[in-house]
Amino acid sequence: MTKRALVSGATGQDGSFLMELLLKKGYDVYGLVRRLSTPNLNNITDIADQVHLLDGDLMDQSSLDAAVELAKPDEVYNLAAQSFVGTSFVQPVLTGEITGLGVVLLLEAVRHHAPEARFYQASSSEMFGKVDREPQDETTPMHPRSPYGVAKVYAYWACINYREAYRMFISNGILFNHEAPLRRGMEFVTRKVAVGVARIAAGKATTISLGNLDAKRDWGYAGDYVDLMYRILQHPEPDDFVGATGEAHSVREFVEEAFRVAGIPAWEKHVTVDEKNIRPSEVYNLRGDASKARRLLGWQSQVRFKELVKLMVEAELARVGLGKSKA
Ligand code: NAP
Ligand code: F7E
Repeated sequence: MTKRALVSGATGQDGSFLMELLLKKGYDVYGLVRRLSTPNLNNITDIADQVHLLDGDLMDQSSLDAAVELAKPDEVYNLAAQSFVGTSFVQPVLTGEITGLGVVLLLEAVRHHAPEARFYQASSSEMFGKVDREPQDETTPMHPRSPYGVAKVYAYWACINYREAYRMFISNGILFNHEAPLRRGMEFVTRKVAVGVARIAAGKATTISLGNLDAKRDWGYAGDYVDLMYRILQHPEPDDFVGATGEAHSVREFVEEAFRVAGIPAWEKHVTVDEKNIRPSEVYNLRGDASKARRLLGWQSQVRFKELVKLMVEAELARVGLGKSKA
């Protein structure tokens, strides 16, 4: 029988890749989309007519109940969130409501209307925050450093509590940063750098304004990570898994490589460091150990750092009319 999946955060970077993957696997796909004054379907224009888009908001219980009742899902992927760490310092309550409490609203909808469904929660390496060991894995203690990280810790434990209390099939994917050409939100550092470099190459700008260049992240490719989400829900038992490349690079390294790809010399002349981009509390260094996912799910991140930078920069160069992109 055709399997049915409900994906929240359908318009986001990961939601778009995941729905493409589920369609390829023959699923009947339902995407939850919140009402905006101007629809934001750019990431899913190619598949919009192949999926069922349902109105719903993580802040509105009745819309979630209705969506779950209608979709009758075998699998629910909760990817919706206020996902930008920077904004979480400016809108901490909203972030707590959507990224934290909103998950419980969706869990309640599933508990009442599709209790047998398998549930994936988009947990984050930001939960580790101020780390006391390297690399980080499923056993690493959590010390979140932002309202976003705090909200994700709440959601993570809510999921584990529902798993234990109601014996529901609920799994957390604790994913490290993953990016993609054109679909990554504009405010995230990788996209900001790729766009900025292309604008400089096209003569439309001279500088990029950044923050902490020393922060290190374990950056992978979003297409690889939605495959991990899928594998997590196919595992016989509900469980929690880290997804990561195992390599860390600094923001400075990302910038250097991006300018190199675009063929622009002396990147330092084009980058300013501005206070407004520095966070009140920072996560300085993240590097993940995904050996559990490799061992139990056969998953491994494929796209390496330099390839990711190249993909993202070349896509933006193509957008400003320079060069060719395969994105
Ligand atoms: P994203 O591009 O920011 O997408 C977030 C999605 O959530 C968007 O579709 C957004 O809708 C939706 N959303 C926001 N508020 C909502 C609400 N109140 N009700 C319903 N939908 C709402 O994020 P992403 O990079 O794809 O990440 C997917 C998930 O993984 C998020 O939960 C994120 O926190 C988590 N995560 C991401 C990473 C990463 O590196 N990408 C790593 C670990 C965990 P609009 O389009 O209408 O704004
Ligand atoms: O920052 C530094 C910044 O905003 C990365 C989300 O997907 O991954 C993402 O969260 C680093 C930080 O991503 C700028 O201070 C320097 O150290 O791209 P980011 P993030 O905060 O790591 C996790 C896993 C998630 O779960 C989140 O949803 O880059 N940085 N200068 C800057 N960051 C930004 N955004 N802008 C700058 O100008």
